[in-house]
Amino acid sequence: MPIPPRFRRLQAVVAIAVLCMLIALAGCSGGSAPTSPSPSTPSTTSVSEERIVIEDFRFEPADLTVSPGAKVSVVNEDSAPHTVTAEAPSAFDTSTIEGGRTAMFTAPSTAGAYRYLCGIHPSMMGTLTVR
Ligand SMILES: [Cu+2]
Repeated sequence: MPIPPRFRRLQAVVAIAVLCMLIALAGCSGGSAPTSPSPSTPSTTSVSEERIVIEDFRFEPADLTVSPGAKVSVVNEDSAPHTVTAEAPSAFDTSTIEGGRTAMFTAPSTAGAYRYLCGIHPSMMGTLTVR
């Protein structure tokens, strides 16, 4: 006995229905994906990495606020040597940073505004605020 055409049509309808469900499911799971993006990894690391870039005989940023005892790296992008030297004696000093080199200093542990300059080019000035 041959399969009645009505039954074959039913099969096709069922197949289409299953396909639609699969597509709906896929769409559903695709829609739920953005609910789990990755903001769980905040860009702020607990150990703050502070940075001053020296470019064209300027500190960038010249005024920087850091937490007490923060490690501050100083990137000299000039070809000339520079320093980051606190005006307050022995607050901090990178000593000479040759062109293209990076140095690091530790911010004072006492809160305050520390003016600094380049020991080689005293017209280069900035302020490191610790708080
Ligand atoms: Cu300099």
